[in-house]
Amino acid sequence: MSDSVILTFLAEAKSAYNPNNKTIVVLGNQAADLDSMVSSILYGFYLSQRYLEETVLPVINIPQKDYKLRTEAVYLFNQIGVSAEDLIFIDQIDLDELARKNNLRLILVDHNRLTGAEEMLRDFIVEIIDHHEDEKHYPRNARIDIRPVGSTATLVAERLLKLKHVRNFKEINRLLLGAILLDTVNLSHEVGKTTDTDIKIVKRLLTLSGLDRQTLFDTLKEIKFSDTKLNCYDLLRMDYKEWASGRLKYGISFIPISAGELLVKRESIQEIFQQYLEEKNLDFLIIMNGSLAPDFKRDLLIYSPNSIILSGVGRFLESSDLGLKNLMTPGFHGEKTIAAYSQDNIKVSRKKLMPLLNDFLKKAF
Ligand SMILES: [Mn+2]
Repeated sequence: MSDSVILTFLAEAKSAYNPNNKTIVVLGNQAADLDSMVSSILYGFYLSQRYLEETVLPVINIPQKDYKLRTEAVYLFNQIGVSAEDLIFIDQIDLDELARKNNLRLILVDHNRLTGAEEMLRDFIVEIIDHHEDEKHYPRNARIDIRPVGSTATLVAERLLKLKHVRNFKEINRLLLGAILLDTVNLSHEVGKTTDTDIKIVKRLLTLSGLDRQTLFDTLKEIKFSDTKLNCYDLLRMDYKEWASGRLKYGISFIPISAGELLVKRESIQEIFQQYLEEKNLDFLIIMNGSLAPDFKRDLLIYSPNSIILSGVGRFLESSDLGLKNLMTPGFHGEKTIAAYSQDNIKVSRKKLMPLLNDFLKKAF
């Protein structure tokens, strides 16, 4: 059994890239979490097994320099012998050129709406595989599979498991399991994401691979949530997505340490938030904190130098079902530009918060 089918696929894709050739790009979302990376690479691999005429290019939607911040992905890919140089990042290819030459067919995995400058490529979308709320922002004839499962990797696994010769590639099963277990917090129902489909797929992958579910999950979780030495600026970049609604543009960063820890330990937090806001050209920034203490716990911060926006968004979120309570943290004296809360309802993830917020902004701003 070869243990490098993925490495071979990536190397072939990389060397085949040429803007003058018809190309299918399988693109993950701009947070580029493990689910996005695994889904784009493995769905790309799946397509490559069907001997299409076009080049299939799995693209990670962050610049290569940001890859090292995704520590759990670095670890998992390392385990199957894949390092940063083997992957294809958004700053290494020219989607606009492919589009201009009419050589682009775009498949979105783990998101269903392009954001920022990528939004211009909307008409090139031919297929979507995703588990986020359907934003209905794609061409009408695109092939769509959007289902509210725990992880996009579950939907990709369904497809891969239909290919008999692929089932025994342990490296593929390991990637799929890693993404699904991390996304569903080891198939937990408390966090509110796991479905029967995820459970069924995980069972099959475990049987095929002989991997130990708890060990794999614990290792990835520990790496993702270990008290990271990253500075605050890097933490904001680690897992970030942005949207525009009403007249406002905002971003949400997920950070794997508690709000208390962030506010007290990190230096000059306001200046760093402000720098990030300006860089991304945002009206406000939300930080969703997830930490293990030892159970999963959430906090939420809102930052905006505009007091009307800060209090408007704050009041809206306080009145929603997030279970927000003002956070009292020693050493943090409620800065004027930051609202800090603990979030009792841990089921509300960024995926669920974003549609609520977009809806509110459309009406209020
Ligand atoms: Mn996902």
